[in-house]
Amino acid sequence: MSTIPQRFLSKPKHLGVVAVGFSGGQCKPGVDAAPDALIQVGLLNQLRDDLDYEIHHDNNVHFYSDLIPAEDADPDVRGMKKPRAVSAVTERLSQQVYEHARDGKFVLTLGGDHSIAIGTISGTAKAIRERLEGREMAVIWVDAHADINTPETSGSGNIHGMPLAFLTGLAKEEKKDVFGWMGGDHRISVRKLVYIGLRDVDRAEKKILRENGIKAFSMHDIDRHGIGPVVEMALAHIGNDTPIHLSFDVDALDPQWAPSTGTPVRGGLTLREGDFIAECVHETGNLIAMDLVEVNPSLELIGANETIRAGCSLVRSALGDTLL
Ligand SMILES: [Mn+2]
Repeated sequence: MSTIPQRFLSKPKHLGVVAVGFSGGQCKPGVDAAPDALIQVGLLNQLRDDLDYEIHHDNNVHFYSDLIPAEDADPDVRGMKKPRAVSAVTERLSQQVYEHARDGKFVLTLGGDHSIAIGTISGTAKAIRERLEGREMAVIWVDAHADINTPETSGSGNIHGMPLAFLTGLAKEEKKDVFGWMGGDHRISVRKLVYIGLRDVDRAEKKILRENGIKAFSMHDIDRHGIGPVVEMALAHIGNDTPIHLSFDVDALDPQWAPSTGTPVRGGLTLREGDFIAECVHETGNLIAMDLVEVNPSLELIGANETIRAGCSLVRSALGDTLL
C-alpha cells in the first residue's frame, strides 16, 4: 500500500479503470488486444491484492463498435484517417474518464493507441476544473514521439500522432463530428505539458515545440543529466501544486524491453528508467490519472509477453509500488 498522501484525490484508494480496445488512430491491428492481455496477466488483481486498491471496472473491454462508422462513411478530413471514428470514441471515453475523475478516484486507462489520450486527458482536465475551482492540470507525456502534429503537418494522417495538437488547441476542427465536441474545458495549456523520452520528433513538430516554448526532455537530456535530474526538472516545471495526468506510451521504452509496439524506436528508456519516472510522479502525491498505451501483443510474438510485463510494471510503479 502506498504511504504517500494524495493531494488531489478525494478517494485515493479507489481506482477507476477504463479498458479501451481501440486501434483506429493508426493502421496496425492488434493494439486493441492490449487491455485484455494486461488484465489476463493479472494487472488489476495485482493492484487490488498487492497495492490495496478498490477497483471500479465494468469488467468490459470497450471496442465502441456501435460508435464506429463504416469505412466509406468516414472519409479523410484534412488528411486525417478515420476522423469520425476517433472523434466518436474519444468523446465517449472522455465522458467515462470524466465520471471517475469527477468522483475523486484515480483513473487508469489501458489502451489502445495513443489517439485515446484525446479522450482521457480531456476527461480529467474537465473534472479537475470542476472539482478544483477552475484549476489547470499538467500532463507528463512519456513517449519516443511528440504526438503533436496538426492535421496539416502530419505525414501519415494517423491521429495517434496528433492528440496533443487537439488537446492544447493548436489544432481545431469545426466539423461537429470531428472533435467538434471538444471545448475549452477539455483542453490543457502548452505551459503545463512536459515530455520525457523523445527521440523521433518530426521536423514540423520540433518547430511546434520551439515556437510554443513546450518543455521537453529528450533521450539526449537523459544521457547528459541522468534520469534522476531530468525527472526533477520536469516536476519543477510543473510545480508542486498542480494535478498531474501521466500519459505513458510503452514505445518510450527501448525495444529491448518493449518490442511489441506499433512504432518502436531504438535508443530508448530502460525499464528501470521508465519505472523510475512513474515512481517519482507517484511520490509527488499529485498524480490523478495514468494512460498506458501502444502495447501491441500481436506485433512481435516473442516480445509480446515481455512488453505486457513491462506495461504492468509501469502501471504498478505509478500506483505506488516500491522496490523496498
Ligand atoms: Mn505516443
